[in-house]
Amino acid sequence: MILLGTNTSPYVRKVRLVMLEKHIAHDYLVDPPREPGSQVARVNPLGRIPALILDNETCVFDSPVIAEYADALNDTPILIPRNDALARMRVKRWEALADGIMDSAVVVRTERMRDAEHQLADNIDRNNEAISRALVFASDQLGRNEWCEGSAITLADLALASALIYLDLRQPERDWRSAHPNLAKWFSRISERNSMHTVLAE
Ligand SMILES: N[C@@H](CCC(=O)N[C@@H](CS)C(=O)NCC(=O)O)C(=O)O
Repeated sequence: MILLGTNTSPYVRKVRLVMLEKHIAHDYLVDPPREPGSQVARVNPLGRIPALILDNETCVFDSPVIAEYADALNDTPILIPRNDALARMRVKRWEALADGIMDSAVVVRTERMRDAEHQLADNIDRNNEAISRALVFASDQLGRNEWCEGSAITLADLALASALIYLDLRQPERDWRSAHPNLAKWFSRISERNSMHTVLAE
């Protein structure tokens, strides 16, 4: 299978982490959707990445669907709890929280790319405030735990890590490590994993 993406997309990075953690063989093809010759719109009607093309040419999108599909391919490890409805909900909620941070950070970035006179300050503020609230929620939920959910790595950790990497990339002025030392500690521990080394080097 082939994963289409770019190295700056946080949604792609989340999916990459899932595939790497589960050792799912795939080709990763950098294919910015807006560049001439991109095959993204041909395979994903939404024209977005990540898009995962299966060997039978089925295209899987968007990132939560890819993550769920990939997780169902093997049990090593199980990243989305299978039988415990509450634990499963919490992992998916972590993913929604992390994706929401990414969504808001993308909005802020898009606004900031406009000429100063065309930037919507309200839109920037509203989305930055949402990110701040989401980080408080994440910090409270994590507490002193080693993992976001349960006693092992899950999709929750990979999604949150992707969101934080994206904040470091696009909002380096946001000092989330000082504001939330427990997130900082958790992040530096998870950053030691091979999967994280791989995506951080991309
Ligand atoms: N909810 C989608 C969001 C995907 C998304 O918006 N990806 C961006 C890149 S970060 C994209 O492909 N945008 C289209 C473009 O750049 O033209 C997901 O989780 O996969």
